[in-house]
Amino acid sequence: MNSGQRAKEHLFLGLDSSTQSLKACVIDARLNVVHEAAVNFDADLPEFGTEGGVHRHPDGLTVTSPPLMWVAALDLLLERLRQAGCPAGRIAAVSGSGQQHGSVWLKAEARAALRGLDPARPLRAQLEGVFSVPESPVWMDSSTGPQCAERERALGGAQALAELTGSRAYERFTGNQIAKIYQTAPERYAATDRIALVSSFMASLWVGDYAPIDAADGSGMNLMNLRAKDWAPAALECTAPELRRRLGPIMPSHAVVGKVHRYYVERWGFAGHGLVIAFSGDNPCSLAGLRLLRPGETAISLGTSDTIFASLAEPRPSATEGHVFANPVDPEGYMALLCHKNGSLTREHVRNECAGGSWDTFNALLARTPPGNEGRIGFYLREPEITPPILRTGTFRFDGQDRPVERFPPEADVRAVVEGQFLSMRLHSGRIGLRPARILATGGASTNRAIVKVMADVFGAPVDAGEQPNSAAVGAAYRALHGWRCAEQGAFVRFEKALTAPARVARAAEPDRAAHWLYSAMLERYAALEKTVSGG
Ligand code: 5FX
Repeated sequence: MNSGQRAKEHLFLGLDSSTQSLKACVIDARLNVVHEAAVNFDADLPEFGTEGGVHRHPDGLTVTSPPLMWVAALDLLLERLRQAGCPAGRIAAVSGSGQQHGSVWLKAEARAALRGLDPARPLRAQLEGVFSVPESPVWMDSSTGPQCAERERALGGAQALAELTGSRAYERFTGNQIAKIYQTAPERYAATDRIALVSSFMASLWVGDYAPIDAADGSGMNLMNLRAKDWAPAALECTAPELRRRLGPIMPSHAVVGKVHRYYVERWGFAGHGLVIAFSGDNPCSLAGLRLLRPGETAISLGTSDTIFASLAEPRPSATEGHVFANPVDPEGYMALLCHKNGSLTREHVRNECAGGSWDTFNALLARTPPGNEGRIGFYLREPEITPPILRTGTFRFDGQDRPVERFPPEADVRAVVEGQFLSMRLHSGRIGLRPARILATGGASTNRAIVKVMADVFGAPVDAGEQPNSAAVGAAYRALHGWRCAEQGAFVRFEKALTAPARVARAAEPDRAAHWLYSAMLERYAALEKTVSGG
């Protein structure tokens, strides 16, 4: 058999350790998903007492998950994969995705326990005692306000920190979480030998040793120099002592971090030569899963909150909006991520108020009004917004002369909410350097053609739609294939060369030039009115 034929026999495993579940997606070399399995933390591991995979603490700010639950979930997942008939022996490489920002704190004993994993006993029994912090802070935690303020002060302010690390200080970002644990539980910090991210911890379970943090997930810590893709000494120093040693090295996301440990070979039937490719964050893995490869290729996910993310050539980190991360499939590239809190729930609220709860009526109303809404602009804030930060809630309407008005006709409200959301995305993503060249719409509202048409016109870019359920797990599997190809060639192979089968998406909307011109002209007014609304 030649190497091409052999490659056809190979399978690649992607894991997704998200907030609520651990999922597996196995693909073949033609990118077909051939096996899937999932473990739901609340339902399948009720003894950990999580709700939605987390523990919410009485202070209303602290949110954690027990890392031992993630360990227990891995054996259960592998059992389910076996039951699904997955031939583990054909898996040539494994990679993974982890919820970003969460940290796993390991005592010195952890390393020996990982190295010596015994195939005769479940992982959980062997790793029970290795955590110096038994509850891992996760991305939903917002308890580190004081540490964010301190670290930003120490590093020259929000813009300086954004320029250094890609983001201003965010409460969920790991550096601020580490500062909090060092300050409030110094004995736990002292007992810690390694601080891993959720992603690198899950990779550690596979290699049976500490696995490095990859550059893409490392960008979500407020600790890494975004351009050098190495720890930023000043950021380490103002966080906690001897932190570099505890964090270990940073590696490119396509790097081989080891071979599958014999635990998986003897207990689960994996091949001893199976490679483990660096695990990364869920948003970077989704970028890979959606195959947004060239700068400007953008995904807009219309979900509970609206998220926009894209590949980026020239990062322009900002103190007021969004994040810039290292790109998970291009060691020279970057990615941008922005999250808008007022997404589907806000659109649904306007649909309920103006269209009797019907999307058909909503779309008919949208069709009845011209692009640009005759100059009307509205801000619909059901929840405090994070991009840009606006604490007040309510509806704020302005006429074509920027005068506040009490009401719009229902059809104007419908158009104003949709246009306003996309104008906001365009304004704020533009400020961190994002210029969409092609958009992939995902999430619930992406099937709504009328909404997607406004998206195309506002951004002046064609919009494709195509559901990619589990894009993070699929992206992890693609990255396993990519890292394996790079290792096989002994040199970096471009991601698109490693992924030979075409992506399955369909064109949903083309931009209209005149409408786009109109929206471009509106953008300045929108920005000024947004300032008024935010009180800035
Ligand atoms: C990104 O910055 C986030 O905090 C979330 O999208 C988490 O990664 C969800 F897991």
